[in-house]
Amino acid sequence: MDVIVDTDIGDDIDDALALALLLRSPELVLKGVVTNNRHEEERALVASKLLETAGRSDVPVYRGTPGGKGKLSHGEFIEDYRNAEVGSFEDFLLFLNGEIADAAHRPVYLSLGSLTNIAHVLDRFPQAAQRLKLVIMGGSMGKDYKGDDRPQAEWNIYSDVQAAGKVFGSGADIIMVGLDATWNLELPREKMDELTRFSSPLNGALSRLIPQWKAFYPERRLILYDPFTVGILIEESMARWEEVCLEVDDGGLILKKEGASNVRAATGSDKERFLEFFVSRLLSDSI
Ligand SMILES: [Ca+2]
Repeated sequence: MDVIVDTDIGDDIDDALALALLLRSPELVLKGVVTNNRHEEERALVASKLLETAGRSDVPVYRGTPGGKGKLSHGEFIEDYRNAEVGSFEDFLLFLNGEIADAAHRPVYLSLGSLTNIAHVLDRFPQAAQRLKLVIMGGSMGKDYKGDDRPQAEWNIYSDVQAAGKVFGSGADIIMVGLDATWNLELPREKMDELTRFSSPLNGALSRLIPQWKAFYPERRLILYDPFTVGILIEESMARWEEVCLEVDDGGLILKKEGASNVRAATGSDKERFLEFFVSRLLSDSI
């Protein structure tokens, strides 16, 4: 399965873990990476350095188009890497146009951050709505970040509400993995330590990134929002699913409405099974 990743790597740590899981998953072929949610250049450098560390400099990395509200917690990781080059957003559009040229080939567009880039893509190439399999980590149909039944604007939607509204209204079939399925996917501390102690170039990079993230966000728990979204590409049955018709309101809330379904939404997850899956792959010594 070919996958294009759109990520805000360099803010919360789960994007780096999602990229690591993807690289350790032979079922998935990483075709390219683009960044979103402010600090697009720095995020692209973080992704590029992580890929280089894993021996995957062959994967093109592009700077996303400006937008969003995110922060950068991994600046230290790229202090010695500022002169590296990444592709421009125009380069990304050219790359993507190539990826969707063949109607029989439908790569996954895996969105792990704000929807700014994909909204631009859909403007520029309306056919992308049918030629990409759009898988979005974001949104909530009812759960908040603590798992309470309370509507809450999820961060990736809230970061660029206008773009999210455009994407959900585009006519594309969307797979949505939001808070309903991910709010409780906390990586236990001992598992985190196991991952960072494991000797491999990729885990070595994670062992630098995780403390930088913890220093930046001391109160934050490590929730595997983005890695779970990678996981369901491989084992969809790790989530429960519902076909729904959804739209985004002006405040970033996801609303159910009457009408033909436009979203296949994850409504829950098998936490134990996913954690076992995730940890075993992150402790495999392929790279
Ligand atoms: Ca993310």
